[in-house]
Amino acid sequence: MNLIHLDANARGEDVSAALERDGAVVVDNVLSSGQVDDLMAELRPWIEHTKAGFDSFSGRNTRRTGALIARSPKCRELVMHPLALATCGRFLGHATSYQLHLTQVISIGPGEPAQTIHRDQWAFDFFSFPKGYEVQCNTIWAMTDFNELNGATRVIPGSNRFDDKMRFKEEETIPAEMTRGSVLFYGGSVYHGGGANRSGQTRTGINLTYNLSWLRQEENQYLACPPEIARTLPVGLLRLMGYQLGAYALGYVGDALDPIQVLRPDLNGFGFGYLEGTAEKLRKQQSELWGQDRK
Ligand SMILES: O=C(O)CCC(=O)C(=O)O
Ligand SMILES: [Fe+2]
Repeated sequence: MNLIHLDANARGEDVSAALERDGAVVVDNVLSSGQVDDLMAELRPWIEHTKAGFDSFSGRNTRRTGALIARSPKCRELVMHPLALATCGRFLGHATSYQLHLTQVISIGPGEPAQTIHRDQWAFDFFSFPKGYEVQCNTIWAMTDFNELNGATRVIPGSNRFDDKMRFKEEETIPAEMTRGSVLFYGGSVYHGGGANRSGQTRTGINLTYNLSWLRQEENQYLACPPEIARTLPVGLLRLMGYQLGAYALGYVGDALDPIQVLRPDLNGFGFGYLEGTAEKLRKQQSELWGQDRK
C-alpha cells in the first residue's frame, strides 16, 4: 500500500488519473511558504474563535472553521486554484457541472483520537453510488507539515474500488504525510479519516471539496456567504458556489431565471461565466430536449 506523490508541475489530468486509480494522491509543494503564511494570517482570527467539535466524528479536540469564501479572500483564490479546477474538470467531467461542496479549516488539536475511517460520499444520506461513478473531488491543503505523529489524514489507497459501508482499523490505513504547502487530493469514494494527533502541536489543513451539481452541497454556500459579499465576487467563483444551473432544470429561480441574474441583475445570465465545458453541456441538454438552441 503506497500513496503516490506528484510534483508541483503535475497537470489536472495526471492528478485525475491517480485519483481514478488509487483514490488519493499528494501533490508536493504547490504553495510557497509565503502563500501559506498569508492564508494563515487571514484565517487565524477565525480559527481562534471556533469552538471544538461536538462529537467524536467532528472531534472534541478539533476546530472546524467554515464560511471561508466570506471570511478569507485568499481562500477564494485557493478554491479557484487552477490545479484543483483542472483536476475536478477531469475527475467529475462525466456530469454537466460540479460545484463547491464545503470550505473548512480543520485544526486537529493535541490528544485528538483518530477519526472513524469513512467515505466522504456517505454524506449523501449513505446512498451507495455505483463503483467507479465519482461524485466528489476533495483537497486538503497542508498549512502545517502533516506527519504520522500529528494526525496526517489516514488513507487506504485503492479503497475507492472496495465495497461500500466497510469498517477499518487505524492500522489498516497509512498516513498521507506531506510538507506544509502540499495538497492531498482524494475522491469521495476512498476510505480515509483524520489521524490521531499524538504530538504537542495542532495539525492544520484547509479542506476544500467539490461535488457534482446534481447533489446537495455540504456547506450551504448561499447562506455561508451573505449576498452583500457574494455580489462583489468574480462570476467564475459565484458559478462554482452554486449560482448556476447544475443541469437543465436544476437550481433555477422564479420564472426560470438563472440564479446569477437574481444576485447580479446587471449581468445577462444564461451561459455566462461558467467553468470550462459547462455552458456547452447545458446547451446540448437543451437542444436534446427542445430540438433547438435557446440563444
Ligand atoms: O482532517 C483530516 O485529515 C480529514 C478529516 C475528514 O476526513 C473529515 O472530516 O471528513
Ligand atoms: Fe472525510
